[in-house]
Amino acid sequence: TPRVFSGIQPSGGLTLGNYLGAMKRFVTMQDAGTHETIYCMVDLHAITARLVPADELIHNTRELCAGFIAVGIDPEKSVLINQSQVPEHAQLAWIFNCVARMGWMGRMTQWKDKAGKNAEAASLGLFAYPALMAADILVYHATHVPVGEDQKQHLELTRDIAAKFNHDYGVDFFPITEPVIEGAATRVMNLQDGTKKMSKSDPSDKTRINLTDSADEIAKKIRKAKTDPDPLPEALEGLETRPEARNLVNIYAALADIDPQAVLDQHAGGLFGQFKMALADLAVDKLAPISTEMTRLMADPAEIDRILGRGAERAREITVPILDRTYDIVGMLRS
Ligand code: AQP
Repeated sequence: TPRVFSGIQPSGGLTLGNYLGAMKRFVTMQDAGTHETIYCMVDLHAITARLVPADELIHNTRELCAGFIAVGIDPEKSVLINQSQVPEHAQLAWIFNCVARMGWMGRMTQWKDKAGKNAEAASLGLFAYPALMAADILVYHATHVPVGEDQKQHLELTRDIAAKFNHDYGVDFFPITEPVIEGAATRVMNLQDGTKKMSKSDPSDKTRINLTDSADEIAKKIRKAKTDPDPLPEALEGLETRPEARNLVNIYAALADIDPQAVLDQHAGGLFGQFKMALADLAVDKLAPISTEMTRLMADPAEIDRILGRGAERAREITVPILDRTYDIVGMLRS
């Protein structure tokens, strides 16, 4: 069976972008039953941008786990883990640090965006981020990785690392992983600026919908989202130069599980004032139960920890033999 792996950083708060671009599809792949699914809270990645107090990282990790379960990840059907509890991720990452080239890493747009002009002050971990991500995936020999559009370049790098390792050691060991970037919401945009992606680190909370927002907050943010005075067109081409309008149509489509064109079929000719009301109702309908369920799960942190402990045991049944074999290929003496 094909094996799916994907991860999310416990860096505080989940957005509608994380949900539609990633988590909602994790559930679809789990429930299809055609793939073995492994989903991960990547706490080692979460400290690359900045170090946070220990209790904050632990809280964020538990809250992310609650988020996974609340959206429909079933820890019996999927392997649900926290990255640092499966040490083979970091062990394989070291090998990949020695496979990946400085030039490859320096070309990553996420590195350039996040390090900004002050790359000298960025952490070495931020630079090496994609090598750890490649290890997360390849330590399971995962074949498919569902992600949002922003992760496409990192997945190409994962393929390059696998290919170089296989080539340099003359083996056919690591699979060449396929990104799975599909659906209407592979890139959910900022509600105030349709040219930027919706992001949990944007200083303005009005630019995003958080999975923990109340029904009122969700409705208000959608009502206040930037649009234009024109009505909804009949065909998608009519949205090409209207990024904010296009974004709301895409969000509607992804939440309702229909094509963007079907959204236009229902709403063409209407003004955005009206459309936003329909979108707000739909969003509250879909997201409010997630937030309620997260709050319920967070009341029992010991149960969350138990789930992650069990997940780590199951994960290591896969990762320990793959790391062993990697060490054999590389020539790490063990006695
Ligand atoms: N706006 C988005 N649209 C579609 N997919 C998105 N993802 C994130 N933002 C969008 C997808 O969510 C998954 C988890 O990503 P992550 O944990 O690496 O989070 P991130 O990309 O760091 O999230 P943010 O909100 O963008 O955080 P900051 O602001 O810190 O950069 C990935 O599959 C990602 O594609």
